[in-house]
Formats: sequence, structure tokens, C-alpha cells
Amino acid sequence: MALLCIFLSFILGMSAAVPQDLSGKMLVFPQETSSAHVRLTTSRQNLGAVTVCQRSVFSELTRDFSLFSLATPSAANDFLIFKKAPSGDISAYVRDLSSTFKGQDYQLNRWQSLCVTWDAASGLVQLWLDGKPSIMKYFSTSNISGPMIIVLGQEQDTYGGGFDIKQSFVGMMTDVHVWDYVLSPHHLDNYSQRFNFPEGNILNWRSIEFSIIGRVLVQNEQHPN
Ligand SMILES: *[C@@H]1O[C@H](CO)[C@@H](O)[C@H](O)[C@H]1NC(C)=O
Ligand SMILES: *[C@@H]1O[C@H](CO)[C@@H](O)[C@H](O)[C@H]1NC(C)=O
Ligand SMILES: [Ca+2]
Repeated sequence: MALLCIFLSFILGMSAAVPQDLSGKMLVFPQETSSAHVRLTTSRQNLGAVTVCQRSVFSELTRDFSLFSLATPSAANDFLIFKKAPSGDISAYVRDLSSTFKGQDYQLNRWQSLCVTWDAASGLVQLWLDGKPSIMKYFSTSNISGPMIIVLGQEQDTYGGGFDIKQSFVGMMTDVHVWDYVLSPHHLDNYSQRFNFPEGNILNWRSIEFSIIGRVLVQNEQHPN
């Protein structure tokens, strides 16, 4: 029995490390907890630019919550997308530096697409909500470097942990892609409309390595509007 368990956990452990195609699937975060999350895996250790795109919907969250949390040993908020309590405010963090984009049309109970781009060459960050660009803001010109832990569903205050139930995500999320360059405006617009765009070369929803910790469920997507 013990041997069987070891064998099974070995198989399950293996399957978590194999990239999976999540097209047509979404992640469901059905409870407010300080532990349930999804960890995404990349072997990259140096990024001079980033684009993160995702589609999400949440139902009742009028408090702060995390949408995408990338930490390295040197910076817990190395790349963080954080919805702030006042409706319309979305904060981005790069290399622990943050700024809030105000007046964003982020709504309850509706699928929305959100992309955040950053480039160390210019230091500029921009947010694209449903294909509409924000202003560009100056953040950081230093690369993100070191082993990365990427978490969906919780916000990392420390490398791989330090979760706060009051910053957890409750809702659905799909189509998470990450690129190591700034996606062109045409591709950002196409992403928001589910047209053609290049798959993420750092994280690709159609071939993604992940592990689920706690109650997060993979379900069929329900054709977001
Ligand atoms: C920063 O990233 C860019 C693009 O990946 C790379 O060309 C450059 O060498 C990196 N700089 C450092 C100091 O690692
Ligand atoms: C955007 O999507 C349309 C429809 O799929 C496609 O024809 C077009 O080439 C895409 N744009 C870019 C820049 O790839
Ligand atoms: Ca926190």
C-alpha cells in the first residue's frame, strides 16, 4: 500500500511537470482561502521585458485581490498585477516598484481581458483592459532575474508564500500567456477579441506546466462574452 502511494504520487508529480494544453479550459477559484493557488513553472531566470495577458471574471470581490504574482528571491513583487478596492484602480508592480492605473473600466460579473506590458529598455509599463490602452508609466529599468515563482489566486509577500486571505482571488481565470517582449498593439487588441495572437513564449496556456495547491478546479470554459 505504502509502495502504491509512493508510486502514485510519483506519477502525479510527473504529470504536474508535463506541459498540458488548457485550451477551452478555465481555472475556477471557488473559495476565499489563504492557501488555494496555482503555481506556474518556467525555467527562465532573466527577463528584460514582459507581457502578461489573462482573462478573468470575479463575482463579489470589491476588496483588493491579486491577479498575477511573480516573485524572485530578491523581490516578492517582481511582477504583480493587483486589483485595488476602489473600482477602476488596478496596480502594477515591477521589481517592487508600483503604480496605480486609475479610471479603468473593471467590472463585476463579467469576463474581461487584461494585459500588462513592461520593458526594461524604456522602463515603461502599460495596461490594456479589454484591448484599451492606459497611459504609459515609468517603473524600472533593471531586469527581473533569479528563479521565478509565479502564482495565480494568491499574492506573494515572500518568495512562494506570505499569502493573505484578504488579497486572494475568487472567480474564474483563463488564457494566461506570458511573453519576454512587449506584444504589439495589434496583437494586444487581437488577444482581447480572441483573434490570432502569438502564443506566450514564457508561459503558454496551450502548453503550460502548473501545479494546483488546494481547491482550484479546471473546468470547461463557458464562452466568455
Ligand atoms: C536584460 O535582458 C535583456 C533582454 O533579455 C538582455 O539582453 C540583457 O543582457 C539583460 N541584462 C542583464 C544585465 O542581465
Ligand atoms: C488579428 O487577427 C486576425 C483574425 O484572426 C488576423 O487576420 C490578423 O492577422 C491578426 N493580427 C495580427 C497582427 O496578427
Ligand atoms: Ca500581500
